[in-house]
Amino acid sequence: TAPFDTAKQSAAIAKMLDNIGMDKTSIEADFLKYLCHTLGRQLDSEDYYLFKALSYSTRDRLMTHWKRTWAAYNQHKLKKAYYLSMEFLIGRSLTNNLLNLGIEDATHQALYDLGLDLEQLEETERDAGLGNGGLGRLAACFMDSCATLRLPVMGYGLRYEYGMFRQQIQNGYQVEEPDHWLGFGPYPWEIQRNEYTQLIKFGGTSRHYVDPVSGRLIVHWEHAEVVLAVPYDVPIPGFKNATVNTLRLWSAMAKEGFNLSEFNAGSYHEAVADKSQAENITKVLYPNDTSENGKVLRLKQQYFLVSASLQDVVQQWNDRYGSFSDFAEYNAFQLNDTHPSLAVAELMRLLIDKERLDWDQAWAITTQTMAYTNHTLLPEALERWPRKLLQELLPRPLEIILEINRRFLAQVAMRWPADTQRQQRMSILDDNDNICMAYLAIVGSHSVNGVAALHSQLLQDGLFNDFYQLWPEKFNNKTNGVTQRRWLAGCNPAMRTLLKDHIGEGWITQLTDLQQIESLAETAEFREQWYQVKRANKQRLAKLILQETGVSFPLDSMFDVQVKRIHEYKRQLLNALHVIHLYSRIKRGDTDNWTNRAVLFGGKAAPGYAMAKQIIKLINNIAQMVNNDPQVGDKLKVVFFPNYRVSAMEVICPGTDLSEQISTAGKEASGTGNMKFMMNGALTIGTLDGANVEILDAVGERNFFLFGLKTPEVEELRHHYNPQYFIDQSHDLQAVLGLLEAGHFNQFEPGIFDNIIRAIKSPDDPWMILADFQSYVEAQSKAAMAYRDRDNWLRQSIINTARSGIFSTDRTMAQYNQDIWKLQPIEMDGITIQC
Ligand code: HBZ
Repeated sequence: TAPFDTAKQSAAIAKMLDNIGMDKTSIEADFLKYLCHTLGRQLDSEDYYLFKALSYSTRDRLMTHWKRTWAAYNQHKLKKAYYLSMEFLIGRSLTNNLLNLGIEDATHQALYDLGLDLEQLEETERDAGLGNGGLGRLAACFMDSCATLRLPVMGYGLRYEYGMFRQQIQNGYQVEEPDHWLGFGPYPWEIQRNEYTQLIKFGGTSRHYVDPVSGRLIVHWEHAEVVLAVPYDVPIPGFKNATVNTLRLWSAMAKEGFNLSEFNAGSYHEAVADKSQAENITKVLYPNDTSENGKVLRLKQQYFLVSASLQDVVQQWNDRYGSFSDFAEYNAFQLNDTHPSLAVAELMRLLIDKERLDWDQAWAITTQTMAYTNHTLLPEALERWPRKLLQELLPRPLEIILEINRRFLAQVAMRWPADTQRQQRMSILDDNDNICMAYLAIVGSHSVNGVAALHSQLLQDGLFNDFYQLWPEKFNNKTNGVTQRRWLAGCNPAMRTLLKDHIGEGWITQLTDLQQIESLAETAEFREQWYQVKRANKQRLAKLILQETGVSFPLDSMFDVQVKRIHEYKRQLLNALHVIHLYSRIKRGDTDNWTNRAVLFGGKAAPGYAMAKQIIKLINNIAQMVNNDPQVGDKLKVVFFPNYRVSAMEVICPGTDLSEQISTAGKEASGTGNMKFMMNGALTIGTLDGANVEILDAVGERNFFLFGLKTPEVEELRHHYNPQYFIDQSHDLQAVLGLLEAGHFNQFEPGIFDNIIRAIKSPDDPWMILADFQSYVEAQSKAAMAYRDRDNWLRQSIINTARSGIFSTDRTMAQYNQDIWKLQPIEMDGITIQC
């Protein structure tokens, strides 16, 4: 055989990779090759196969950049950050990948010449629904922005076999269906990488003994069950910058096909059951967007993610450099909420038990590399795990947590001598023998951030005040954002074209460029073009709504939208009460100067959240009544849009006129839907909560419908809240409650809304719906009036888009990098691919 010439081979492969064409002809050729050769299909086969062939040919075009980015990571010793998250709500990838590669037009042409429609294929892609809501989608937007900024950031998550459930509406009720998103064969974007498989331990015991040679104390985690973590890599391309980062998702696999000893002992069933038990770990995403209630499997998922990811990083570091003395200078871990906060204990374990560092060295590395992001102010949503459960499942990490706590409490005692109450309040192990994961995350990190200015302030003043007093320097704010690649350029092609004609496309990577359209708001011609874009987007949305619900949204009515997870604090109920108010006005003929309105609700309720599910039922019953009343006609339409998800939002936000952001002040950490709507030219009706505060700051009160109590007012009123007082003050509210209490919306289903009525009339209602009702109705009526002045509404809409520049995750990521990670952008010049 000929001698193997590495340099020559590498050059040949690099040339092959580099020579991949981005033009129409080569895209067409590759598409056909995959369709006919690889998949064994032809042009008249189902869209699904056409989509798949196109995905493979697109992935090929990412591969060169991907390999080169990987090489750039490894050719120099450069600092990297790892985003640890239980959720990455990616949605669809084809459109985004074509956009970021800059080959949408060539691909469109290639398919067109074959008699195929790109848009139709894009719509066959199933959403990768590997997240619940805001937190998961934020992680996906972060990944996009990091790649675009050329930051060496890698995402680590779980490859759930079942993503977020599919929501069906039956007789007005939510019914959950499993989302087997991998059910039609492998995900075309992922690459399985068995070579990076890790072993994860559960159970067993922790044994300490003295090493006879060194005399050092060593710990063995023994008799544990071992599960394999197999990684699948998903490419994350930056926008036209030859950079492709990696999202690594772990999948659980049994170590052996099945337990051979049990099999030999004659228990076939148990042997196989063991295997599926191991593989259950990444079977399904927990569909809860607030607290989890102590499910063993959830804890296993969390540790599985953390252990696999940290072992991956530590092992590669060890292979490459050996010494850990400068590990902290080159590695940063960002914890997406407390879900991956076991990372604090796991990194300690790996450094002490495996790498043989002493406690102080390991602790210095851990606290210098870990950073924690909080996403909630609701105290009941703070994760706590029973010590007993950790003892059973993770004996060694628990030992480490308790030692961290012991040392930490000594520090607290030093700072506040004899303040035993404070020591009790701050203890990672709480009075009920639970581990408080947020406290573990704070103690183990050098940075703690909230996700909007108000939220970060409230964390310091309230929830984490003790910790803020101890370590003020740890606390900072990083206001959320969204990626404009997906949430403007991708989802709103009509607006992209209009913007391109006037200000070019610099905004795709520099969103503050949108400022430049503000002056155009004063020209009638631009406003007319803006109007046409919005109208076309409303048409597209109306078509989807008709298809999904059978209800027609009249195009000239105001599209009023609230889409987000269903939660009492988000107050879909307040919106529903307003809809009833409008209905009641129509029924009593109070319709002078009426603005037609079409109200869309959408969102999933956690399967175990009874009240949220009742709210969905109420909205559906109201919709039923309103939409079928001829007296109402086009004055008011209401729908509950089933199975709200990323790809639905891509049609919904461009077609929205009025964005509902109406949470009780002090409860929504940030919100990101609010930013997507603003960017696409919707006006906001909202409370002073989360990032609404910053949106209001940007657009001013004249371009925002503000209402409701402010955070301190909510806190103050809590002590003496009397809903009856607000009922007595408002005839409108009396009329609305009159209809509800008379059972007008549940005539054949007696009593089903009693629970809701009782909740909002209770002095214990934490969300204070009735307190904000009148103020909300007034703001709504201002919005309706404003909408009647078309020219002025268009001006306001343009201003909203023009000033949305700061809400790009490009800005958010630049701030994380500047203040927390301190990474250098990847240099791609002169990087060659090793083969
Ligand atoms: O994170 C959301 C916040 O409610 C929202 O205000 C913020 O904009 C967004 C991004 O920072 N939080 C979530 O989405 N939280 C979850 O989805 C969640 C999931 C699993 C849990 C707990 C919370 O166990």
